[in-house]
Amino acid sequence: MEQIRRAAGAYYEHLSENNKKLARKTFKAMDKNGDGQISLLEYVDHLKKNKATDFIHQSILRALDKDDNGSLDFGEAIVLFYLMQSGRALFCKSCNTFLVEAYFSCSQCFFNDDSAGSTNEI
Ligand SMILES: [Ca+2]
Ligand SMILES: [Ca+2]
Repeated sequence: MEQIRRAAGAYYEHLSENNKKLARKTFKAMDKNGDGQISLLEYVDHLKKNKATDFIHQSILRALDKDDNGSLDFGEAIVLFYLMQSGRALFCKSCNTFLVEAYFSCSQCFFNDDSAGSTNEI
């Protein structure tokens, strides 16, 4: 998971100002009660609305929740945005658990590959 976090951090750094704004906007939209944290409920709600139901499994929130407080702050949510953007999150086909260890991508290739997210099957 550390590797994903680093890749996500690099991803965010490389975003244009507009996309950074968009990321902050998305975070704010997810954070319904405005406490600066995305709770499990807010998380699930947002994903359902965006039809990103693959991401709803609780194992993802747990993996993203670095400080283990049950919700996502902005830094933790960036990793989610990265995963959704890159289309490289992997899930167990039978139980739909998020497969942290099977995640192979480095930020280097991500930025050098124009078709990132569309071709890379593991
Ligand atoms: Ca909140
Ligand atoms: Ca947290």
